[in-house]
Amino acid sequence: QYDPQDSPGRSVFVHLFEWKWTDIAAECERFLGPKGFGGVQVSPPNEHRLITTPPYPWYERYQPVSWKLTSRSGTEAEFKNMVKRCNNAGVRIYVDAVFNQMAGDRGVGSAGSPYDSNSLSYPGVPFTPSDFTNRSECHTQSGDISNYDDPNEVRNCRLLGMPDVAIYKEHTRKILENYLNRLIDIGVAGFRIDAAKHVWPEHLKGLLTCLKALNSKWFPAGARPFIFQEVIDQGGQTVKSIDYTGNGRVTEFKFGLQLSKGVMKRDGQMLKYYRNFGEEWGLLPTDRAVVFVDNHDNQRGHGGGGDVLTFRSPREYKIANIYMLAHPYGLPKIMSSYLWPQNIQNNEDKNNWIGPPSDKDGRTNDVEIHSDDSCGGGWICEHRWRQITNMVAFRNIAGNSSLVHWWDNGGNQVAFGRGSTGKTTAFVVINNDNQKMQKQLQTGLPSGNYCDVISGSRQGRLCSGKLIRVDADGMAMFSIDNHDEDPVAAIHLDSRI
Ligand code: LM2
Ligand code: CA
Repeated sequence: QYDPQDSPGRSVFVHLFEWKWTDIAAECERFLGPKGFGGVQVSPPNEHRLITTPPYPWYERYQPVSWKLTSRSGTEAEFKNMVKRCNNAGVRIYVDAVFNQMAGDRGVGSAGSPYDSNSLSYPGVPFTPSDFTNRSECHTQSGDISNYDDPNEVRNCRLLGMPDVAIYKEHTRKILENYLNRLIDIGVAGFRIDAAKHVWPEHLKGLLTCLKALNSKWFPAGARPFIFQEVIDQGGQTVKSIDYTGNGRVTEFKFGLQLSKGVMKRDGQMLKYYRNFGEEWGLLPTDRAVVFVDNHDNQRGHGGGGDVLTFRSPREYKIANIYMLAHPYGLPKIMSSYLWPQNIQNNEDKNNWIGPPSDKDGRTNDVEIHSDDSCGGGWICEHRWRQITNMVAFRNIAGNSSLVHWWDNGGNQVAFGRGSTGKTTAFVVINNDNQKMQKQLQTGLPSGNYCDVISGSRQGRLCSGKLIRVDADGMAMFSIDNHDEDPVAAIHLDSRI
């Protein structure tokens, strides 16, 4: 449950937030497969609430109505087609599994099922009142969570007023088990467990141990589904991310907060300190962590928020993602967003509910792809930014090898290789200081001409970016102006000309 079940040589996944299944299938074949991506986190595929005030916010998908596979991203047939095509392209699908809570209010969901949170009736599942935590299990007046320091309340009370599913009950668990196992049969490789903080870790374990092995059409016999649990732990609360590592990996929210701080040079941070970023900083063990610069929640001030870098600060955002992908800590996830117009009042974005590019009835638009590889129509496609895309191959080549040949200038100019001393497979140099850098560094790479994959890409024997010459002794000269478009250079064995 800790292994992302990547096909050989792959190691990075991307969250294609709110993309439709038809677009994801195409993206696996035309881009993600060829560029070496390991997997995709997809939006929840199940039936969800349709909210009209405000009109079709993204978060309606965090309010389940049933486990029918008809959602804003597409139909069951489209979902199955996507899973097949992505697996055949060597790209895994991880499903966002939402089951701590069910939809609030009443109405009809995206697959046409009625529901009523007042009478706890979800006939599309079917769930009845006995599938929810009992009022006596939650000790707050309202029945809602208010004190996040009371672990009992966090698990047994209602999150934002939504009915709280009693996953520990045999009947209820069986229904969830069937849902997840059905997805496994279709061929998904694992799950993001939404709101895991609000489910007792041992109750989650009770469900997860009932899951089948992955579909043998694409996975080795007995392969276990990859699990990563969303536990928002930025420090300071009683419920901790480490409480969940027995079940699978856990989202490490401190990673993006701290790394963003380093790149922005806030609170006296400097990149030179980030050599041992990870466990020694009090983060989760590396083989238990899923790491990311930002996610769909905190990029818009939801889910704990915090001062994280996003696509809105592209230069710094690229530096942060490059650092994440170059450094050995954790299992990295790239965020792929859509644009929405912010409306910030008193430090809060009043538009943080806005859903993906869509028509007036909430039908999501196709992702537009331009000939220069960028996206349009409101889709940002950070994963297609050359500087980020090319670091996926860097990470794949570096694998989980050590960080070696570290150098820094005592500030924000840093460089390091991956591999073993004198035998590295990849090398990165970052100049995040306010002066030009010109420095001979030991790369540990075999001699040759390398294409810098940040300023360009290698195409056969050609390089569209800077050429970097590594001498017989492994030394190379790096000249990085702080005014460069991207003050970074990265080379690896597969970028050798
Ligand atoms: C999470 N972690 O455990 C996410 O970090 C958090 O962002 C999710 O909330 C939450 N779990 C549920 O999956 C998101 C969104 C909320 C939204 C809920 C449900 O951030 O804003 O709440 O999904 O859609 C919305 C309204 C809220 C309302 C609630 C219920 O914003 O005001 O509460 O629906 O109707 C009365
Ligand atoms: Ca709960």
